[in-house]
Amino acid sequence: MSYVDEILEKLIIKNPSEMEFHQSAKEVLESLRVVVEKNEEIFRKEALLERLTEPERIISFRVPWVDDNGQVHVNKGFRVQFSSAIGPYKGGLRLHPSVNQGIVKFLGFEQIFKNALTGLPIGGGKGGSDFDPKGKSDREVMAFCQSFMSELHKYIGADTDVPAGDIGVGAREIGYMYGQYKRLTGLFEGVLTGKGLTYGGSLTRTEATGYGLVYIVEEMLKHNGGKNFKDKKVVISGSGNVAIYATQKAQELGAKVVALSDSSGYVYDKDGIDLDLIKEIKEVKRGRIKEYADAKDSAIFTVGKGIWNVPCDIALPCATQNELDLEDAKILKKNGCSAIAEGANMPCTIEAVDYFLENNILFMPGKAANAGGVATSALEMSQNSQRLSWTFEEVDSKLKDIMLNIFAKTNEASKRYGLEGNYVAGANIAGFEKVAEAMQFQGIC
Ligand code: NDP
Ligand code: 2IT
Repeated sequence: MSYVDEILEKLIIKNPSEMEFHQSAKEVLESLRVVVEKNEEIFRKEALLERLTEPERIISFRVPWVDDNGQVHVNKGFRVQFSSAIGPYKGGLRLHPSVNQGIVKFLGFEQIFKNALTGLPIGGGKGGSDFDPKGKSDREVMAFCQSFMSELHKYIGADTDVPAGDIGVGAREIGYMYGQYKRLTGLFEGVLTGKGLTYGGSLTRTEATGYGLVYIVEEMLKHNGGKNFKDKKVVISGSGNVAIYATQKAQELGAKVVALSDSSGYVYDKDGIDLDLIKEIKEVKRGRIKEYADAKDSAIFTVGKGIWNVPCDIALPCATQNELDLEDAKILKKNGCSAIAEGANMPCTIEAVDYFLENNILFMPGKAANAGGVATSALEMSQNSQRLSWTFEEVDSKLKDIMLNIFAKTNEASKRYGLEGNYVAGANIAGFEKVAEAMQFQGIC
């Protein structure tokens, strides 16, 4: 049996019921076959793939907190410190009722390669909790965040592990967690990224993931026939941090974004999304996507999934994992969609990705496409270490360079293995090469 098949088989047996982790490991290892085959003997001897797929450390803990009625609740807290081969663990915290160990492991595993692609010195980690921030008061969210950090602070630090936001974690949650970290440790240091601008946050971090996504797609379009966003019809799923700033940048580049969604359904606006209105509903009022259609005559709201039925030229899934399956992929193609890029982590199922690749639809995987967020987090870390704050333009221009560089590395690696245009293989190979080399130099650890 090949080394890759052996590892995948063992991984499923050793990590039962971690479906999302199996899926992400399969996606990565399948595309590394070509690299592994060339180095099989040495990789086997060094157990390189066993070490790569086993987290350095998993911290799992109890998070008790008190609601506004005095009722005590208990949530599960996690931090997976997956790989420190190229830098301190780095990756977001997700607060969503679906969070479990398998989901945090899949996200941490993806993060290893994504972070390597940025070219910056950051290892892979991820954390979170099954706490649901929806419908909670600010005080309840603070109580949860303080309790979560009361345990987590023992394991993180500016040079060891630097968490950030993800689903359900934005500036409010990072602020509460930072305050508690500082109180417990007495350290004012860059231990979290995505901080507010008054206490060490970086300009452009809020916009970074969405902007970075659009920058890399623009580069991919340019490279494939000299195309761009101008006058393209774009559908973006989700309406959180990534979706909103992807909408903003795509509109700036002349695209018409016609649909956005949340977990209740989607809105279609034939006139194009009104950015101020969606920001007001989602960022200020923490409302539901339906309120957009209630407020705007040109928009209609449809309950449920189904956003991929809206015809478009470019589709940007920016909500959550496995939100776009094979059926959706076929509908997108039938409606003439020619480019897809993952703003979310693993939003497309393996079958959908294979379908895009087989049908010559341009496809940029999340590891490359959404790396602008974590890259800008690393720029926030640099500013914190230097005790400096760079301007919006400075950070935005560095972000753009990083995204163009990720495209170049991804494209180069795909070509080197005779897989030109397969950016899934390119991103996985380029990320893996850096991490594997660092692991080999550092001996068995
Ligand atoms: P937010 O919490 O800001 O927004 C998440 C959006 O996705 C919301 O509109 C939410 O709807 C929707 N959503 C979440 N879960 C589901 C679900 N199970 N079904 C349908 N819709 C869902 O998160 P972000 O925008 O930060 O993150 C979105 C994606 O991007 C995630 O996959 C995240 O891992 C990834 N990502 C984020 C980065 C960042 O910097 N923030 C960086 C790189 C990747 P609702 O409100 O109804 O739940
Ligand atoms: O998935 C991701 O890359 C993030 N949620 C951002 C991580 C970070 O450390 O900024």
